[in-house]
This record gives sequence, C-alpha cells and structure tokens, in this order.
Amino acid sequence: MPDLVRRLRDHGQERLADALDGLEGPARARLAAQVQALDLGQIQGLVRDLVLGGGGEAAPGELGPAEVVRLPRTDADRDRERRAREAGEEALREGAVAAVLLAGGQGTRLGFAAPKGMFPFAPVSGRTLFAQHAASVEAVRARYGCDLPWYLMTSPQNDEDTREFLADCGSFGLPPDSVQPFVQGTMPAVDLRTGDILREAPDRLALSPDGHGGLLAALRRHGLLDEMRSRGIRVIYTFQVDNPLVRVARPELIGHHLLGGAQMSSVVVAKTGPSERMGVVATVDGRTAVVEYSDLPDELAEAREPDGGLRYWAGSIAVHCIDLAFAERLTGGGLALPFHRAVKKVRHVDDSGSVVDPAEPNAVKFETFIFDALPLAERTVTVEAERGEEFSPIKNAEGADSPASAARDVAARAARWLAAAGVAVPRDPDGAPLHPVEIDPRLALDPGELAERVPPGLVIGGPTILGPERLPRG
Ligand code: UD2
Repeated sequence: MPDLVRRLRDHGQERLADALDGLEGPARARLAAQVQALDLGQIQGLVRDLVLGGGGEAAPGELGPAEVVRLPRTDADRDRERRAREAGEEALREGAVAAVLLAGGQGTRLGFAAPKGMFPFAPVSGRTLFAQHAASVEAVRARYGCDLPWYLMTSPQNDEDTREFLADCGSFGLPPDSVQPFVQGTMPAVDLRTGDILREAPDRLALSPDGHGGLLAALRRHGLLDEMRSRGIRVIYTFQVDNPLVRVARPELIGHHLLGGAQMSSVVVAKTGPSERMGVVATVDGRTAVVEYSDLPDELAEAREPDGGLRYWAGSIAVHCIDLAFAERLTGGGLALPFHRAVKKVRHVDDSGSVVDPAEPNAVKFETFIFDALPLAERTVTVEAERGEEFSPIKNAEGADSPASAARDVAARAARWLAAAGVAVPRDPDGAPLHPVEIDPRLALDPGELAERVPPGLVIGGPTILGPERLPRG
C-alpha cells in the first residue's frame, strides 16, 4: 500500500495520495483497488496535455471535404445502389454482420435519469428506444433468415439498470444468446484547475464512461471480438441509442462498405445549417476523419462552395460499419485513440470529505471517440442518407433534437411511407399528418415492404400503431 501512495505522489497526485493514506480498513482497500486499476502514467500525460496545458488539443491538420457516395440521382447511381444492397443482403444472409448499440452515455442533457434506451419515445405506443432497436434487429433477422447478434455497450453507471430492463422485457423475444450487453471502461474526472483526480465519496473515485471510443477495447476485453470471429462475423455495424429513426444493419451501407473494400464506413446527412451540433465527415491531411462540431472553427463551418452549398455539409449520424479484422488489428497492439477533454460539472468530496456540488463546470472528463479510428483505416467509405428517413436523435429536453422533434419525425416518416403505399393520410393545413402513426419495423423496414404489407382498406382515422400483428397470416 505505501507503494501505491508513492506511485500516486510520483505521478503528481498528492491529494489523492494523502486521501488514500488517511483511510483505514475496508474503505482504504476499496479506494486502493480503484487506484490500482488506473494507468497513472497515462493520466499524468493527459493532465499535462489537456488540463494544465490550457486544454488545447493537437491543432487540426489541413481540412478538405470528404468524398461521399451521394443519394442516388441517376440511373447509374441507382444501379450502384442496387448492387450495394445485394452485397449487403448477401452478407446479412450469411450471418456476417453484428449489430452494436452504443448505450453507455449518461444522457445528462435530456434530464432522464434511467438509461436513455429506456426512454419512451414513441408517439402512440410509448415504446422505448431499446424496444424499437430490438424490433429492428428482429425484423432484419426475419427478413434475411439470419443470426444478427445484438451487442449493447453499457457503462458501469447504467449496466445494471439496462440488464434488468432487458431481463424484464424477456430480451424482447430475441434469442438470449443473441443479445449481449457488455460494459465499457471508465476514466477518472480531474479538477479543471489542478488536475487532481476527484473522488465522488471518500473511498470512491469520480469515474465516468471513457467515451464511445472505448468500444473496441471493451469488445476485446470481454472476448467479444473472438466470439464474433468464431460466429463468422465480418462487419460490426454500430449505431447510437438516441436515434429512433436509425436503420439497423441497413444492407445498402453494408454493401457499399464491402464493395468499397473499406475498413470503416460512415453514414452522413446534409447538415441543416452551419451551426448544427454534429460532427462532419471530412479529410484531415488527406485521411478521412470526423471533425467534431466543437472543433470546427466558425469560418470553416460557414464556408460555402460556389453553388452556395456548405463546404462541410456531411454531418455524421454516428452509424458505422467496422471491419472485424480492422478492429482486431487496432486493439491488438496497444494502438490508442486520442483522448478529448470534456469540461463538466462533477459532484465530488473535498479533502475534508464534504460533498461539493459545483454550480459551474469544475472538472475535466477524458473521452475517446470511435470515429477517431477513421483516419487509421486504409480505406473508408462515406454514404449519404436522407435525414428524414434515418436520423432524428433525442438529445435535449426541448427544442431541436428533443422528444418532440423525434415524435414529429417518426410520424412524418410513417406518413410518407403510407402515402407511397397508396394510403390516404389526413393532413393539417400545413401538410403535417393529422394523426401520429407508428410503423413497427417488424411490419416494414422500408416503404417497399410497407406497400406489400399494408392492410387492405386501411383508414387512418386517429393515432395508429401498425404492428406485426397486422402482418398477413401465414
Ligand atoms: C454525437 C457525435 C456528433 C454527431 C451526433 C449525432 C460524438 C462525440 N459526437 O454527438 O458528432 O454525430 O452524435 O447524433 O460522438 N456513448 C457511449 N459511451 C460513452 C459516451 C457516449 O456509449 O462513453 C454513446 C451514447 O450512449 C450515445 C452516443 O454514444 O448513444 C453518442 O453520445 P453523445 O450523446 O455524447 O454524443 P453527441 O450527442 O454529443
């Protein structure tokens, strides 16, 4: 134990060393075990570079717009799209795809205390985000007659609640060995001014999830990359918990990824404007990268092409295909993703053990981002999607990217699909659907499927749920 205290001092963590030294018995053992698990050399470097150094991250390199497979417009585009879909469908039928949900975040902006996946987003049924994603997974499994294993990344903060919810819901009827939660790593928060590691209780560090970039390391740590390999998985399809419109394992993306020989691929939508808070896919020093909104200087965010369009229009919706061999290579040799700093309010105890509830941001959290693997890939593919078809995240309690905007977009997509299937959709004078409608992914994953399966003579006379029970029998 004196050894551990000395190691803390050697790495500039005097206060934590004193705190540990001042504890006795089980409390001392508990804190010591947490300190033991830290990489103190790494934290010292991060404090030096990202906290005491004024917080400046490495200067971004030379920026350029990304090459993007645009939405199909010509016959040649549609032909390419068809080939991509067929290649993706083949990979799905072979069982070569795993769906990985990123659900370890804390969802503080939404102000919802439970795991975000338990948020009841659906305008009519009140179904949760987890249930929606599970229904998509089930629909893909049924459509392609495949095993589509579903891995859910949780964090120590929400793992237990997530597992309990999945158990209560009987894994939403999916085969239990195909639904696998796994917990991501953590990093300690440090004091914004001094770099001291903070404690949330006298015998407990203030730990938080290490960012979604912790995904690959967590998959390896839990033996899941090996499991994927033995299952015959080649493509890891990642998506975020907060997007109810997300297309899980969309064959076109998988196909573009495979046909392009990519190690990592991304989906983008056109940003609504220069200030929309989403990362853009771009090139940095000639390599594909996501530049986070907070790192994109205003003059670049506002830069226009001669046709008036935004130069950096390609907003990442955080859906990626990652080649399994690439994930194995990245995690095999200690290759590390860069850490970013997030300045946050973190409740902690001071030297005397009293709780401090800061009114202003007081701490730095360290996070890695999965999209920082893009520049490490030899080949990448970036595919454009239609925003209204695939992206409406729930991040804030109100306004943009809120439960209200998502409910509106869910209903608008359903109305579009119904209209395309020849069903009359009553609308208000502004053209918005009069009644919210939900389409269960198990009934239809896309407009074409809905057109084939829509119940004959369907009339939308009020809020409506079109579920799998409406499937034609047999
Ligand atoms: C993310 C992207 C942003 C844009 C936007 C689209 C980052 C840093 N930014 O913004 O560029 O693409 O999404 O919706 O990703 N998560 C974990 N573990 C963690 C942290 C997050 O699993 O340690 C999950 C979280 O549960 C969520 C997702 O990652 O599903 C995104 O996290 P976020 O909400 O913090 O990212 P956001 O909204 O800033």
